[in-house]
Parts: sequence; structure tokens; C-alpha cells
Amino acid sequence: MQKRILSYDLNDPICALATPWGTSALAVIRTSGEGSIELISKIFSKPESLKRGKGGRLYHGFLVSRETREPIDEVMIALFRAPHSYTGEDSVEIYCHGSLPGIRSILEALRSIGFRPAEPGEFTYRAFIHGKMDLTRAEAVHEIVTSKTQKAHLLALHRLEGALERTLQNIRSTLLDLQTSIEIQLDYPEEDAPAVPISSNSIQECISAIDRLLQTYREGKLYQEGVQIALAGRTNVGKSSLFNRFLREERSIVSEIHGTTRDYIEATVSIGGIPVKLYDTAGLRTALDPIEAEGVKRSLSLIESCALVLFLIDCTEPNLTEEEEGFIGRLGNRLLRVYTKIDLRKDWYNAPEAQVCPGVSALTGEGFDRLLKQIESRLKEGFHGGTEEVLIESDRQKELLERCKHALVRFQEGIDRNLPLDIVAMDIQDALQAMGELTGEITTEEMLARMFSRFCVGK
Ligand SMILES: Nc1nc2c(ncn2[C@@H]2O[C@H](COP(=O)(O)OP(=O)(O)OP(=O)(O)O)[C@@H](O)[C@H]2O)c(=O)[nH]1
Ligand SMILES: [Mg+2]
Repeated sequence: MQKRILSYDLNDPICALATPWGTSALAVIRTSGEGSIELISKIFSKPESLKRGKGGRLYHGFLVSRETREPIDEVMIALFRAPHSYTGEDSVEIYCHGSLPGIRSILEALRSIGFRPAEPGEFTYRAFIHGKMDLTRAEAVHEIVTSKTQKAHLLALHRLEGALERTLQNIRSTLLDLQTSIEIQLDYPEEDAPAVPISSNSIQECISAIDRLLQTYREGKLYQEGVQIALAGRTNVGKSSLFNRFLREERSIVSEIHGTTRDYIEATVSIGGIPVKLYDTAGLRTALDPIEAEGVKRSLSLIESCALVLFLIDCTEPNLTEEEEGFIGRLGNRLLRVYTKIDLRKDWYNAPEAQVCPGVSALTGEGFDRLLKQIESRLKEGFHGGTEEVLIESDRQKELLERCKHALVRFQEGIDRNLPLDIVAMDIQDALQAMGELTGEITTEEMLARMFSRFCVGK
């Protein structure tokens, strides 16, 4: 399955629905490949205007059946001529009505004139093959489409604009200069060039630049993949009420009866641009019946997998049992104690707990914004100010950057130990190899197949 994308002929004209399969006002069907404009003109009501049409323009008309010339749909057609298209090939986008039967008829008509369905990511794959973008930008395309928050979307957009590519190209050109000067020395050892005209500074700069990128990895991943956070605590402390406030809707059942929530409930929210899967769990107590006991058991195993656990404590009953203390002790640095129902305690802000922990009222909303800020800063702990515009997100990018860095560190050590130049030259070669794989200048079929098969069809 993974390799299929590469076994297809790049010259095949391809087509795919680029919008979701479902009823909508409009839908977009994308096509690309040599001859695609001539092919589509066979089923367009004004074939000549398409055939002679300029790229980057829209054409209005009807798609018609090739045999009967019966209309299929009224459409707008966007025409792109190679190389000025997303894929770098001749390409036609069809804006049609978003009815499923209509879309099916258009796709069938396209197949009847020689288009085949595109594989996942095949449009972007073609763009890469035709030099329209490097691999870091191709990855950014996927990240944009799958981003869960506006912040993640924006960060991926920076990568698409080539911010990461430019940083990598700077490193690469320094390494190429270095390689050239080493090669000159190896080829003309008799020339009285300085023994090692290799600037340790430039190597150090490359290593630092790579380090800065590596440090952004956890943050990039956080924005792209998000985290899981659980609301936990005794029964009736207000977990479901707070959960509903996060969601701004009455999703979870709230009542004064202890043990209301049994099955845990999940929802996705954005906290400071980070996609968070938030869980409302069953209140922790010795359950009264087997169903509640099962709910508590499931909640406990869920809490195990959460990056952060908000342990809620009713501020009117702030003393914890030994068992509860033991439980939160085991959470280690995943714990954030939160006091609830602060509207019920007039002297809350003078209470000793208030000096160290956030307090919130799900009822009035008091303290909620501060709680959000606190969660955000806990999730971002250890990040560098968060102002970095170039973030890396993919495991692939991280592994290759590490490989490059290790090669440069080896190189520097080799220079320090006065190792022969032809030996240290191999380290620079390794570093350049890793860089090349990062941007896609050096690729293997397997790697490309793995990468593009993650994409959706039509992208
Ligand atoms: N005054 C006040 N009452 C609250 C607040 N939060 C929750 N309550 C009340 O406390 C009771 C329990 O709230 P829930 O949100 O159901 O508590 P829970 O922790 O989900 O309870 P279980 O599902 O039984 O574990 C309800 O009667 C809520 O109206 C608050 O901030 N202020
Ligand atoms: Mg509840």
C-alpha cells in the first residue's frame, strides 16, 4: 500500500475530490497531469475556450456527458498551465455543486476520458518531484490541513512559506563551503594555504542553529498533536461543572448527587493555541455499585496517560484524606491542584491554599482565565520564550537534525584532535547527507512513500 504512490506513472492524468465527501454548497474536484486541459475540454460545453484558455483564469460552463452531451453540472473551471500550477503540471480545478450524486457523476465522467483517481498526497508528491517545494514545505502542507488550532495552523503556514527551508539552506551552504575548502586542501596539499582554514566558529554556529531547531521540536509537536488533560478529584468537587465551562456548553451532567459522572467524557478544546483533549472523569471514591466502580477504574487508567491532571479540591472542604494525598503524590509533575467553588468562600483570597494554587468558580467564572494561563504555562514549561517562528514538528525532521548535529560534533572533535582531513571530511559528508534528506534533495523511495501516504486524497 505504502509503495503504490511511486509505482504509478507520473504522467497519468489524476483526479480527486479535494473537499469532504458530503453535501455542501460547493465542492472542488482537482485534476492534474499532461494533457488534462485537452481531456477536460472533451466534456466541457465550451471546449475551445478551455483549449485556448490562459492559465490562472476561471471559465464558466457546463460539464456534459461525453456520449450524449447531456449536462452533468454547471461549473466554474480554474485553468493552470505548467509550470504555473500547484503540481507544476497542467492542471484543472472544477468548482461544482456539492451534491454527492453530482460529484459521483463528474468523477465517473473524468474516468471515462482517461483520468485515474489520485493516491493520497499525490498532488503534493508531484509538486515535490517537479521542484515546486522541498520536503519540509510538503510536510507543512500536511500539517496545515491537519492542524487543530489556529496557532498550529499559523506555525505550519510559516513552514510552508519556507521559513524552515531557508534556515536549513543557510546551514547547508556553510557546510558546502567547508566541504569545498577541505577538498581544495586534499587536492592541492602542496599549496601553502593555512593548514586548517576551517573556522570553528562556523561549525559552532551550525551546531547552535541545529540545537535551536531541535529545542523547538517538543513545542512544535505540542501544537500539532496536542495533549490530554484530565479533570480528577473526589465526587461532587465540580469536575463536570468546570468541564462544561471549558467547553462553554452544558455537555456533562451536573448534579448535587455524588457519583454523577460514571463513564469519562472527552472533548477537544484549545488552550493558548494548544489542542487539548480534555476529560471529565468519575469522582474518586470507594464506589457504591459495580458500574460506578468500573467507571472509577477506567478513569484511573485514563489519568495514567494524561500529560496533566487537574486535581480538583472543593475549597470549602480543603482537607485531603491520606489516600488522596497518596494518589496525587504519585502524579509527580503531572499534577496541578485546583481549588473549586471559590464563590462559596468569601475569605478565599486570604486562605493559605490560595497563595500557592489556582482557585476557580465554575459557577461565576471567577479565576477561570487565570487557570487557563496557568495550564498554558505548565504545558509550555521549558520552552524558549515561545517567540521562535520556525518550529519543527515531525519525528523525521528531528532524527535527521540529530544525525547532522552528531556528524558536526564528530567533525569538530576530529579537527581538535588534528585527525587527517580525509577522515574528518567524511563527517561533513554525513552532515550534508542528513541535510539533503531533510529538504528532499536526497531521497529514498521508501521515505517518500512513507511520507506522502499520510496525506489525504486530493492534497
Ligand atoms: N457554588 C458553586 N457550586 C458548584 C460549583 N461547581 C459545581 N458546583 C455544584 O457542585 C455540585 C457537583 O457538581 P458537579 O460538577 O456535578 O461535580 P462532579 O465533580 O462532576 O461530581 P461527580 O460527577 O459526582 O464526581 C453541583 O450541585 C454543582 O452545581 C461552583 O463553582 N460553585
Ligand atoms: Mg461529574
